Amino acid sequence: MGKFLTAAQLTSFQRHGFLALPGFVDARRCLDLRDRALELARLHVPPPDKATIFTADGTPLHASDQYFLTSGEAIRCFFERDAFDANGWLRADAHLCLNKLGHAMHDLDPVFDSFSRLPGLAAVAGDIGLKEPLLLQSMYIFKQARIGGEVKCHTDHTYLWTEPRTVIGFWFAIDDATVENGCMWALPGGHRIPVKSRSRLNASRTAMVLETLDKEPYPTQGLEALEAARGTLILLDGALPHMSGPNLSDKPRHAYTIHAIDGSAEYLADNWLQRPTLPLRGFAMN
Ligand SMILES: O=C(O)CCC(=O)C(=O)O
Repeated sequence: MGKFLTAAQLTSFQRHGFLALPGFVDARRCLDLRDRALELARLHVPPPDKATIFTADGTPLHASDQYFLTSGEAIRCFFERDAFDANGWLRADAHLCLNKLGHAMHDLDPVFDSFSRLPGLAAVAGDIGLKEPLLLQSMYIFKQARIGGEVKCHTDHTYLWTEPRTVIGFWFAIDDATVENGCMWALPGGHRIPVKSRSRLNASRTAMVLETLDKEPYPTQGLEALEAARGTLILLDGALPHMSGPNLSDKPRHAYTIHAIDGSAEYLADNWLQRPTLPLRGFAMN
């Protein structure tokens, strides 16, 4: 039995590599975060000729994009590939064509800061073994109706590598997430499979390269749909293969996700996300 989680919940997390906590956040707070995300999108949206398009394999279309590579300590906007028509024009208002906001809203925006440090999160983090949790990355994923793209099967450790492995995903359903609007899918127990790739900066630190550690792809059978009502928190082990489908429905599927690491582990200097000027913080409100 932990400070927040029951013994059964802890066992389930350890066995499956994920755990859903329905009703962790009340709906009002989710809607406030949603409003703020749309406001930030309007404020920070870059002109279309500077747009960075995000691809399903977790990298910008141009992996050397400085706008992306320096976003670890900023609030930046990334577009959906299908946001543009054949002539390169946006199909709707720019802020409605975004794939996501990233990657430091949790430290730079007061509404995101307090949501990211809701009561209970520190206890949950401690229960699942983070001794010195540090909030490394935040993403607000819009998964917009009809144009929200898929996220290919990946593990978070691939991108946010520590020695030993410590990254945990804290994923919040801001809208109801269903199979129809592109909920996440995960491979139960897949966190016991050694991670198959590592993304890192090249020697000149100008682009991301994906190093293959095991050529065998993850099984495509046996994935479980993680349907989640608004306010659900889903915890994801850093080695858990997970993905989400495209949103072909007419309902958006907003989600907010934080990736936390343990400060006692080594965070590798050639991970893409670096915070040279903004120190990492834990779950305590300042
Ligand atoms: O929300 C999604 O569609 C994917 C989220 C994800 O991959 C993550 O939070 O690590």
